[in-house]
Amino acid sequence: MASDTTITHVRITPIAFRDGPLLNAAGIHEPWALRAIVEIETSDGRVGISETYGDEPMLKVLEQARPLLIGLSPFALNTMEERVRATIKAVPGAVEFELAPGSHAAKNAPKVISTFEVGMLDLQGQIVGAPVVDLLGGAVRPAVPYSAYLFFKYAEHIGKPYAPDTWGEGISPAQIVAQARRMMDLYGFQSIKLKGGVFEPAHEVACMQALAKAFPGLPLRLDPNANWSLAASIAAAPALDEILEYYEDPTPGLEGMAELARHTKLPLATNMVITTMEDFRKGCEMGSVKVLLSDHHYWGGLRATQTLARMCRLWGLGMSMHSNSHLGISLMAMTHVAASVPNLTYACDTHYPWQEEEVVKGGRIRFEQGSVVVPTTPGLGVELDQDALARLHSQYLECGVRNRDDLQQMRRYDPSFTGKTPRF
Ligand code: GKR
Ligand code: MG
Repeated sequence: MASDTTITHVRITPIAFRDGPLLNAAGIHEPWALRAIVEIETSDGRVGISETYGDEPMLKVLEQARPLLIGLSPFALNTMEERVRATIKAVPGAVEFELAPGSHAAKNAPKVISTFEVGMLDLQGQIVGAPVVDLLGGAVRPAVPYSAYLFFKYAEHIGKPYAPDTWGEGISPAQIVAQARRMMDLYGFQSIKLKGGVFEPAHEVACMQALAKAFPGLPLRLDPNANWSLAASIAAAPALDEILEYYEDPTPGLEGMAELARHTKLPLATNMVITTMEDFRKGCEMGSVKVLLSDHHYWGGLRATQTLARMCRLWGLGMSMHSNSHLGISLMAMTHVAASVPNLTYACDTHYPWQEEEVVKGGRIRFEQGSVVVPTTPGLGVELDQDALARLHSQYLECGVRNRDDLQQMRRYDPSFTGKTPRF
């Protein structure tokens, strides 16, 4: 009987997987990306799984919250949430890594709630024999579209920790077009995002123009991660107005974005200036953005993402999804919730093509014409591969990375790199 089932064990396993030398506003990705894999075991022998951030502060709060689940029914999401909110306190102002809103310690409670909610929904789905999307009200689309997520990059990591990836250097407009072409050929994406905020705006605009020429009519986005001043963002707007579907976080702050909105025809999108409901209210009043990039990992879970989607509908904002480096469990959680959101107006972001390793049975998840098909099997539709988990956990133990630090990594290439923002 579903109601007799209780949670008996929770296992938290930090993992590390290879990541490319991808450039961004903060610096450059380290050779290893971190995640935590959470297994929630029940009295009837089932295991629900979840994937989240793997930095040390996150591991610490997960460990602190772990006992709160013991004895709970997997259906007791509201009790779980109350317990977590009562125990896990925000650390205001503490920011581990500026570009990854999920690593803000101020979001500790929603991050933990999200992690547990996904594992508990996986269990619920297994118990009732339904995919997670059905527990969220059912799929409004059979497959979820993702966009090609391009990065400026070096050909290999400093210190050569392992053989270079197969993507080569990505700096010139021609190299960025080649990266896009390869990503489209491999996965069939129908829209393209470039992570900017790395080079002079004129160079990044030239790359977008080259993409527009190479892929006529394909929706394009540029995300300088708030590394452009308001003046630089306004100056770049006329050229971008002609080619982008949205202009993502070019400049810092709700005020800056609101002012920029008066100088461009483009909808402004964000995963940086709106990361709480308070920001949402202010941003709507100020007219700062037209598109919100949600992320269940730090907004408090799949059901909280649905609430956010309803708020977007109410306030007339478009909706898409933000991503950090992640593996297949997160991809499936994103896919289930995105399938349940009627007003998903743009293809979601995913870093997934940049990851080569996997922790789920069957290996890498497939994209069909740029989309992930929504599973119809019970729960999340993916299971943990215990051998892969053990391998990625040993990599974690050996790699020495414990917190994401793109700035320090960049200083290994360029000791004078300040990380000052906005840089342009
Ligand atoms: O992984 O370099 C990265 C991204 O820049 C990431 O940190 C951002 O949070 O992808 C994200 C974004 O859209 O801002
Ligand atoms: Mg962004």
